[in-house]
Amino acid sequence: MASHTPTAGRRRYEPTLSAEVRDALAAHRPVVALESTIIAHGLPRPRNLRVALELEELVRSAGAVPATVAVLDGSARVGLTEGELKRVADDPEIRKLGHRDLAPALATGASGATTVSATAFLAARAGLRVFATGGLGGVHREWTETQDESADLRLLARTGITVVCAGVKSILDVPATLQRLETLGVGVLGYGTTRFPGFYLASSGVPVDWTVHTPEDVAEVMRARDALGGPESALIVAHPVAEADQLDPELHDRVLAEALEACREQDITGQAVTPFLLDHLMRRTAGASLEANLAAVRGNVALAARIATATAAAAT
Ligand code: PSU
Ligand code: MN
Repeated sequence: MASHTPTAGRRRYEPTLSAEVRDALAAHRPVVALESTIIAHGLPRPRNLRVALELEELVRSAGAVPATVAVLDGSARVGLTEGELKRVADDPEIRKLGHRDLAPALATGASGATTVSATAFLAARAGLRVFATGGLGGVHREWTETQDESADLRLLARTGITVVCAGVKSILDVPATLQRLETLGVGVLGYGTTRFPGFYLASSGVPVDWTVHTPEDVAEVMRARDALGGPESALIVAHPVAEADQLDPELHDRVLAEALEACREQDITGQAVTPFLLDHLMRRTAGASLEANLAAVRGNVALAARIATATAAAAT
């Protein structure tokens, strides 16, 4: 580590773009960033790899280029090959990297899947404008005891990227999370809804201040933000899962209460909390929460591709 020759053996820490992503950006073609924590830590193996490939295919069939983000052997990557996606999906030891973990991961040559905070940061650095995920992290229900608030929120407060999501994970305190987003100055648009979505559920019941209806509406809000300038912050496009695909609300509430109790009893803390709760819900709903989660993610990825396309068209 302590070499005194200024450049010898220095590694490059800037994000490396895949050739496909680099070409698309240079030609102002639409690109959609995808995160990898949902693949490595949010979905069960081996289905996670099939989902990762399916999400990339959804972006392509909408005429955009997918850019899944991860860290491989100390290199921050924007755009993965199929073999690289497989590494992220298959490795049970792969780490979960938030934004603060990026520098130590790069400096030590580690590999890891990126959360919303790390993905949004790297994607924005690479010049991407649109990012799709399932549900954002946020303020946990036990906040007064644990002070657990996802690093996603603070990172989104200072990163200029549009994030399409099904709201925040319903394992969280949704009203408190929305309040934090307001305090932090993060924009929130309901897509075709006047209620903030509830991740597994179409609605969390909490109203949103602004509603848009088309990808072009979102592109226009992005254009207005660019024209206004000012501090960079994220724009959240809150896109609900279709009611037909949501988890039964009664089942959701019952199993979630159980999951939160199990988390307390087993003393799960830190980065492990979110994967533990998602896994608990999946097992106790016999996979129904997984199907709702996947339906939400698919919808978000397809919408993100349309928004990226509308944005690219508006820029030319
Ligand atoms: N959306 C999903 N499944 C997930 C996640 C999002 O449908 O697993 C991940 C995202 O990577 C998000 C992370 O950033 O969960 C939040 O983790 P934490 O609460 O530890 O910050
Ligand atoms: Mn946390």
